[in-house]
Amino acid sequence: MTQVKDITQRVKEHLEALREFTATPGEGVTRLPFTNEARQAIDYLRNAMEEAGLSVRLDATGALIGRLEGTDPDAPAIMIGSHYDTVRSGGAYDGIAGVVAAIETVRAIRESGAKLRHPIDVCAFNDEEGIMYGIGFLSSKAMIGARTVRELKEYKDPDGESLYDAMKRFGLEPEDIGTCALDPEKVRCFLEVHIEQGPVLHAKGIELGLVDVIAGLRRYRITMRGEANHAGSTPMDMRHDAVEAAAKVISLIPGWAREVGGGTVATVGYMRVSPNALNTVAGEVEWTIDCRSSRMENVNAVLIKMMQKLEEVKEETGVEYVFEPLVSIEPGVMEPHLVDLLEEACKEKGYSCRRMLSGASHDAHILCEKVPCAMIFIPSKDGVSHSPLEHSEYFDLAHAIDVSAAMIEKLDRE
Ligand code: HGY
Ligand code: MN
Ligand code: MN
Repeated sequence: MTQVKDITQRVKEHLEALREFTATPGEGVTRLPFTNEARQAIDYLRNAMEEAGLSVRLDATGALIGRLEGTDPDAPAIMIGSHYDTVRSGGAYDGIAGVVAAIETVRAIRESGAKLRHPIDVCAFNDEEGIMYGIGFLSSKAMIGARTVRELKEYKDPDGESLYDAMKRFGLEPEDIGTCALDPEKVRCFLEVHIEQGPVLHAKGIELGLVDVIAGLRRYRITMRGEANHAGSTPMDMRHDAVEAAAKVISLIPGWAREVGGGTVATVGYMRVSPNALNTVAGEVEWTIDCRSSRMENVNAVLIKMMQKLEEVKEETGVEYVFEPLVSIEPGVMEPHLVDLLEEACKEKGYSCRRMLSGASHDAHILCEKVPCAMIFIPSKDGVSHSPLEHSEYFDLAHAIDVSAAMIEKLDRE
């Protein structure tokens, strides 16, 4: 088996190269879907996959898939990977560390001389984050047959370009989205290595996390429409100020999440005010809510309070509202047998590990609807993510690769 120190050096080289593919140099990594930075990452990853002995293809969503054939042509594929897109000014590890881990896991298996029965598919998924078009999980949703051409045409970025047109512009064929769908019979499992993006492993000094459940989530876009007017000459009792109305709702959301408890979280991370002028009463505010919990009844409790408050504020201020569901995913349960195999491999190799909830969502959250999934977390320094301060250690990633290879070989012998 390739030495962990050699794997550490390789992942360092990959991640230090990949972090340069950013639209915001010096302010974190911004690698949005269908951009030049995405193209640079695809080219780099294609080369790295081919060097690792994989035959590589790009699917209709812009996912890169590298295959290592097995000895049994009828055996279902073992998939391993994560996403190569990022949030704006995000970190250099979210998603891409799992893609690099997948490539180096297959390389380590090949270098061990093992001849696996199962083929392995290394996957670099596109538009997992959903920053541009609001829906996210593009490649993984298409793989479970849950992304339609109509949706690709319907969802647009803030400048009005549809996901469909962006795919065309990038040289993809969105009409072929149906060809991405997996046959679950031909997939043994999907394994995703990812940074924890939370504080637990780093705070407790534990080397690896084994995810058992991924928190369920619901995301809505709310548009509140009042009346744009002059900031100076419009009396306070004659206004329909969309910002005032939105603030009355948004300011209560964190309290509702704390009140519901059970680890429930709720975030308003996106707001767009129009006409967004310092001397004009806002006519319209568009904002999003992202609410998550390991129990969907907690998410629903927060959203019901939000709907009630929107109605109340409409009566009070005359500001109308429209809300549009963007994403709704039930809690994702990882395959217990796969988690057991990972735990066995950690123990055999002497890595400390613990089973845990994932507060963040991942491509495994989508794929687990159709195929057995498992996730390995590596520690995130101070739990920070979706930030230029995001940091994980290369040797931790090498440990996750060591365990992934061992788990895959165990699975292959079953
Ligand atoms: O939102 C998430 O949990 C992930 O980073 N897309
Ligand atoms: Mn993310
Ligand atoms: Mn991620």
